[in-house]
Order: sequence, then C-alpha cells, then structure tokens
Amino acid sequence: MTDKAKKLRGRRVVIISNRLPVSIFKENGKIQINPSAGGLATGLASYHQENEGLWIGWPGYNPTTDKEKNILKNRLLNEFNCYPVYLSNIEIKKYYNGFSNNTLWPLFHYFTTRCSYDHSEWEYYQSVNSKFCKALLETVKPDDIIWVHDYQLMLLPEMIRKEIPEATIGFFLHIPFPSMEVFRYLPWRNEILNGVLGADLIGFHTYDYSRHFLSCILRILGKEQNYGQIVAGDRVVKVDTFPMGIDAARFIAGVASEEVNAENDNLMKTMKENKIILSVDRLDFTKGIPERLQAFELFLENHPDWHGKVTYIMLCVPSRDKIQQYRMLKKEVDELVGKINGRFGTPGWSPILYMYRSVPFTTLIGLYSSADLALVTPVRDGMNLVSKEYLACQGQHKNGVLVLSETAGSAAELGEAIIVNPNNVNSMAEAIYQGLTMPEEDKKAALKLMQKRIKRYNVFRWADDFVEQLVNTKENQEKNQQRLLAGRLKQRLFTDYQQANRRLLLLDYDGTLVSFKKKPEQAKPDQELIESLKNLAGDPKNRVVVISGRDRGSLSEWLAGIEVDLVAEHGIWIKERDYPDWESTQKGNPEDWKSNIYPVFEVFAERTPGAFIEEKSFSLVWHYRKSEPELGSLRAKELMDAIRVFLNSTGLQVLLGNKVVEVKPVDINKGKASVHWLEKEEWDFILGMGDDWTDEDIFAVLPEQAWSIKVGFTAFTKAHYYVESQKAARSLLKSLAGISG
Ligand code: GDG
Repeated sequence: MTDKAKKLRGRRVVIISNRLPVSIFKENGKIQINPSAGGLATGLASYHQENEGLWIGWPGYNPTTDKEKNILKNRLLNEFNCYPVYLSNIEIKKYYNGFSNNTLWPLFHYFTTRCSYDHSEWEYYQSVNSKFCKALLETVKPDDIIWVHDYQLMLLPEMIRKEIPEATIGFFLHIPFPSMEVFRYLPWRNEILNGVLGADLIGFHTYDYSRHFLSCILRILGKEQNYGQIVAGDRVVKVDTFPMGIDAARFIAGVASEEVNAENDNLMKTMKENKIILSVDRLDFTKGIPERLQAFELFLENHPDWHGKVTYIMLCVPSRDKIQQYRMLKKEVDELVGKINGRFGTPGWSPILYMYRSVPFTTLIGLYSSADLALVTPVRDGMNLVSKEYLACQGQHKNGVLVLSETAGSAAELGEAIIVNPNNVNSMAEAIYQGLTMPEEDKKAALKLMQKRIKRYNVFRWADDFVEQLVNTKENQEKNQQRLLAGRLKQRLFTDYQQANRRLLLLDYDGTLVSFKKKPEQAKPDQELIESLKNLAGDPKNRVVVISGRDRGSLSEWLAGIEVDLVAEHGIWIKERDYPDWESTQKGNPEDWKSNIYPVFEVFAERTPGAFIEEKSFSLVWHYRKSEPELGSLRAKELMDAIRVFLNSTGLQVLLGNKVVEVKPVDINKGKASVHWLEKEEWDFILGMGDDWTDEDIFAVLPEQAWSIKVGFTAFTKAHYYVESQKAARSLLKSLAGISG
C-alpha cells in the first residue's frame, strides 16, 4: 500500500454497487448469506474485507416484513459491513432486468439491435438510483470517500452531489464505454453523462473506454477536455484509466492448499491423460459462447488425431435468466453442446463436459490450475477477470496457455496470450491447436511475464490507486475553489474598488461581456450590458477599455455613445475615448502576406463543413465554431502546422483561440495593448477580465496586486481568480456598476 493510501486509513471508503458482495437466500425456510458471483463482487470483496469500509447494495432478496428487514440489515452490518437496499419485484423487473440489462448492457457492449428503449424502465432506473442515494444519506459520514460502481448507478453521482455538494465521489465503470456513434442511440444520453459527471473522478478499465467517454462529453454536452480534465460547474472532474486487477495472492495460496489438491487429484482421475481446455463465464451473449463452441467443433473436425485426447470443460454460471434473450441463449448453447458431443463422442469420451451452475471457490481454482488451455473469447468484455484468475493459478501444476479475445479489456495488458478475433471461428480453432502443441519453454516464458504483471497490479493496488487519485482530484478542486471569485473574496474586490480613486478596467468582449454566437455578427450588446458599461464608464474615477479581437466597425457601431476606450483586432487598432478616430499601431501593407495565407485557409474551410474565414484589416481568422468539434480541432491543428511553414521570418504569428485560428503580426497582442493604458497613470485599482487564450496576454502584463479574472474555469491560466461563467462575469460588472452609479 502506498504512503498516501495509508494516510486515508482514517477515512472510510463507502462502496455503492447494484449487488452486495454477499447474497441472501432462503433455503428450506432458513436464511443463508453467501458470497455473490460476478466480476465486480468477487474482485472488490477482498479489498472491502481488508479495509473495513461500508458497502451499500442489493442483497438479492426482498424481506416481506419490516421486522425481517431490520434483522437482516443488522446482520449484514455487523457481520459483513454491508448496508442493504431492498428492491421490490417491479423494481428488479424494470430497473435491473429492464433498463440496466436490456438497454445499457447490450448498448455498451455494441449489441445495438438487442436494446430496448422503454420509458417506464427509464423512470424506474431514475427512481431506484434515488433509492440508493437515500440509503447512502441514511448512513454516510462527513469524511467518507464515496465510490459508486457500474452501469446500474450512472445517475447516482449527480444525485449525491445535489444532496452533499462537498462530497468526495468516485465512479468506476466495469463494462466497456462504447464509441460516440453507438452511445448516441440512447434517448437519455445527456442525463446519463450528466449523472456520471457528478463524480470527481471517473474511471474506466482501458484507455479506449476513457477516450470514448471524453468524446461523448465533447460531442453531446459540448464540454472540452484538457488532459482528461473536464470542467463541470465549478469543479474539475478527472477521467482516467485503471485496469482492474485480482487478489492474486488468494488464488496462488488456494492452489497450494490441500483441499484444492484433493479436488485436482479427483479431476485428474476422471480426465486420465487428457488435455483440459477450460472456459468460465456467466451465460451471457457478450461472452461469445456459441462462437467458441463452433471453434471447438472445427478444431475437432480439422484434427481427428486429438479425438479422445482432449476435454473441454465449459463452466457457465446461470445469469439473468428472467430475461427472454438469456433463456434463448441457454437453449442455443444446450443444443450446440449436444450436437458436438453427439457428433464426436464415444462410449469412453465426451468432448465437452458442460456445467451450468456455480461451483465453490476451491473447485473453481482446482479447474483453473489443472487446465492446459483457457478459452476466454468474449465478443466484448469490460475487463474479464477470469483470464487473470486463470493465469494466477497456473505454474504450480502446469504451464497453461491463454487464448484471449482482442475485444476483452484484459487484452490490453495480456499481450503474451494467443490473441484472437472472437468472431473468426477458423482462427480460434487454429489457436486451440497452437496452444495445445506449444513448446513448454514458450508457454512458461509467456506465463511468467503475464503473472508478474498480475501480481504487481493486483486489486488492492488498483483500488488504492483509484482512491488516491480521487483524493488528489478533490484536493486540487479545493485549491481551485479558493480562487473562485465568490463570498469573502468577492467582497474584498468590492471594497478595493470602492476605496480606489483611479481605476482601470480591461475587459475582453466575446465570451466575457457577451456569450458566443454561431455567427460573429450576432454578438451585439443587449440593453443590460449597455447600461452597465455606461455606468462604469460614466464614473469619473474609472477608465474602461474593451479589448477585443473584433474589427473596428463592429466595436464602434455596437458601443457607440458609451465613454469606453476600444482596442480592435487584438491591438492593431486603438481608439481612446477622448478622440474621435481609430489609430493604427501597424505599418506596412498586410495584403502582401494575406494573399499567401488566404488560399491555405480556403482549402481548410472547404475540407471542414461549417468552417469559414473572417478577414480583418491586419489579420485573417479561420472560424470552426459551427463545425463538428473533433474534426474542427483536428483541422485547426493541421492548419496551424501548414501555416507555420509560411510564417518563418515574416513577422507574423499563428494563434489558436476559442474555436478560431488567427494569423496576425507578431508584435500584436492584447497584453501589449493593455500596457498602453497601464502606463498612462498611477492606478490604484486594476481589473482585467477575459475568457480566451488571447486574454492570457492581458493577465501576463498585469501587476501582481491587480484583479486578473478568468471567465470559466480552467486549470491552466495566468489569472489569479476566476468566475464560473460568462453570466457570472456580467453579474460582477453589474455589481461594480451599481457601486459606481
Ligand atoms: C463485469 C464485467 C469485468 C465465475 N464462475 C464462478 C465464479 N466466477 C467468478 C470468476 C470471476 C467472476 O465470476 C467473473 O468475472 P468477469 O470479469 O469475468 O465477468 P463479469 O461478471 O461479466 O464482470 C467484466 C468485471 O465486471 C470486473 O470489472 O472484468 O468485464 O463484465 O471473478 O471467478 N466464482 C465462483 N464459482 C463460479 O462458478 N466461486
């Protein structure tokens, strides 16, 4: 455990997932509490036991009386550190079998034609998520670290955030996050994304899933990311990759135990000299079971010399059998197994030994340790812990081979396995042959490398890593919070302003005074803004400068009659309030360079739907606000690279602004323009406010004691303070105007 994680010992980790790590059963009228099956429950249970946190979830059983509910609640709390959320039959039908497993599960695994989009199931999904939220509120303590798990509870982070704004919340998705093209099918896509964004840290098994999520956040919610950081209100939310591990030591110790050795001896007696192929999965359409059976059949067909010498033990754990599609899959698998055994079996040999049930842990690791080859070939799988568990159990009795599907999350870490396309039956059949005939040294070498990784990044490292990053993210947020211009800080600004006699206000226009519009010419000031600026500029103690990248014409027209100073085209033109005319800070003829650059801009505009060119007297601007955001930013970067070649020793520069690429003379920037006013007088109050990269030049030239204010949060700025939105910037100016008036 890392030092940082040790420091967290004082804080309790509260895990919330659909299922508890233990399930309640009633057998012959007696209550039994057993460990739950499934990747999340088995993987995290070891971590939970070690940390003595709290786990909130459904125990798989619904007590009928309040008395029974309380008795079981107390037992779960005292014996297992678990807190139950009881779900009614209709809730299980609609929220669990319905929206979770009939909508999100198939959609996130790319089975789009299996998805149902049922409004009443969506309503239950919402109400059950709020039921989990209520359960948390009943038991949460102020310093708890809350860790929400998986696709059944994607609305929960936002719900908790509303109730406890300062809470530390992590969210981890155990299944794949699909690409934008698939995710967008979901009618409630915005709600799901916003739900998850209530967390401070959002984790996925692989980089691809993180990438898909960030792309959806950009293209559906319009939120940009910066190194996996997204601004949600006044919080920076972090998205990152944490490939889940297993409790490797538990498996390794298990293999050495007497109980498992006895199981192995029995198995070996039945199997004689036969090689054992093994697969272990929940019976689910994502696991590629029919395709795998077809591959085994083809292997037997192609390699008759292996008949009677190999047995495929197929362990399928019953799953979601209330759903029609799962019952149909069960029928298909039963028939395929019957067909293959009927076709190749002999009185002394059944090619497939099919178990449709759950087995005890010792039997499971007995199977893992004695199998010569494991077939893990899901069509899609978030991670797949079975592949790691199998490897952990190998090496003591045998050096087994792993045949692994490229679409399992674990394939990203287990590159030494025989990697297959789960839909390519031919290549899977060949992989079985290759695995069974592989030289011992090759098997051993591959196994060693993979085992080393599995032991190192185990489930404890994984969970500590997540929790540590969550706490770091929260600490960073708190630091940022101190820079938010609100409360006492805002009051101090007002007092400073009130007490000053010579005040300078340097204000950006688009994104600061007015919101962004699809067309630049639509950004006219409204009456409220005109009033605020008139009041501010009318105060004899004030000098108000509007510093914009816009052309002279628009600024003169829109701000006519207000006593403000103006800067156009980032400082190419200056108009002081007491003079009627604009003055140029530039010499030379811009047409010379424009004729070279314009055609390049044009080519990129043609290749990028929605992009267009704006020509100003001393600069050229390529806008992509109306383009598809990912294509736009890709093209913007390409355009910058293409332009740079022309700019060598021309005295020009290319800048990436807010959805614009701009070429203009090097010595022009808003900072230089600001200096013009900064040097005019001994100011005793200076405020600079802007939202864009180009406004960073203003912040850079302001003296230390000035109020430099970024509009909208970003982790990377030279400004000392920030306001959360353009609306907040306007409201701040209105308050200052009120003090003036
Ligand atoms: C989800 C994601 C992701 C299976 N049969 C028995 C048994 N198991 C245990 C295995 C393993 C777990 O169940 C299955 O885990 P997987 O990871 O393979 O798959 P899912 O249940 O679909 O889990 C998956 C996982 O969450 C974690 O993030 O990897 O992608 O779909 O631990 O050992 N255990 C016992 N008897 C059995 O018969 N005792």
